[in-house]
Amino acid sequence: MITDLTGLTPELLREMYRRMVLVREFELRAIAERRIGLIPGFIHASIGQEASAVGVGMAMRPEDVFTSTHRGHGHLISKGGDVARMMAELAARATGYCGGRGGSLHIADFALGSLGANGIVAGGIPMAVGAALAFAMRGEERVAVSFFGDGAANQGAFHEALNLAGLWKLPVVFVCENNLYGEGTPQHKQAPLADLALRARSYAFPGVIVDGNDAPSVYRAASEALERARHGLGPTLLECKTYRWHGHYEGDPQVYKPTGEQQEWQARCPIVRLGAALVTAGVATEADLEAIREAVRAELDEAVAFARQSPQPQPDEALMGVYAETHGGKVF
Ligand SMILES: Cc1ncc(C[n+]2csc(CCOP(=O)(O)OP(=O)(O)O)c2C)c(N)n1
Ligand SMILES: [Mg+2]
Repeated sequence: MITDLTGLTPELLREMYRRMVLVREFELRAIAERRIGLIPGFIHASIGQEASAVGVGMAMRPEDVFTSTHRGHGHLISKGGDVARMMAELAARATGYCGGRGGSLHIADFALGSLGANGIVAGGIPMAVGAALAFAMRGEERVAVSFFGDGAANQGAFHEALNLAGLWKLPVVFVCENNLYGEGTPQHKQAPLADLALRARSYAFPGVIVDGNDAPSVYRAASEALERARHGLGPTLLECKTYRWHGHYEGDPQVYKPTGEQQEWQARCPIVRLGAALVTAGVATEADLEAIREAVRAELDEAVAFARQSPQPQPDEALMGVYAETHGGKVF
């Protein structure tokens, strides 16, 4: 498949490649560190889906915000997330993005516009619509992006959120990363249509299908959707067709994947594809790409060392950031 680089500068393309490698290597490293005990809890890897996260993340402006999912490392890295603070968060350390309280599924960074990963499938979609409503009411030229999966597109929250966003023409971009599975259920067994972008028609805004393994295509489609939203033309549903190479979670035996399917998608690796296109177009040499990969690995060595050296959160701070009232009436 030919990758069209039209409209993207050499600097942007090299940074796009670097961020995709950073997403892939961050997750591989987190998986390895979890096996040897640094990281507790689950990891949902997005390996194979890097182009959809990075294509959209790099098209956003710094002031734009996004909501993410349980498979959200790539979303945060794509908008400039600090991998040392991310690794520390996964390792439940006090220096992590959320003081070690959130972990992979609840990582957030308001400064970067990350309104949070979310353990509730489709939970981020209405939140992004709420943020977009705030931008519209304040007359701000900002856009809210919501990343979610094909499974989430069958939740009530998806339809309710898209309905209001369409009715009020809110500045929001819905990014459906259709990786063909919701846990172990193939997409064709959970929805009566293969192209989820068609659902946008019911809510009177455009639905766009893009090759989710081709970062420049995702970037161009996302840029167009973001500009429409920014200029008062309302939402877009962007469906990125992609595939996850790992299980739903690390340890998932993946018995539900038909023979050969994974190999077919791995042949369309988004990172290999972009790298080859950069070399063919003379935007980078093989040696440049290797230097990028080396620098990423060194950055991750530092991130892991930072997480290892960081302290655990203090037990007496366990209730910090918990907003609830006790029976005694004390508010934390
Ligand atoms: C409301 C809700 N229902 C069910 C779950 C359990 N669950 C976690 S991830 C997942 C599948 C989500 O599939 P999809 O939206 O396609 O995202 P993907 O995992 O493929 O990235 C399910 C059912 C949940 N976390 N929240
Ligand atoms: Mg899915």
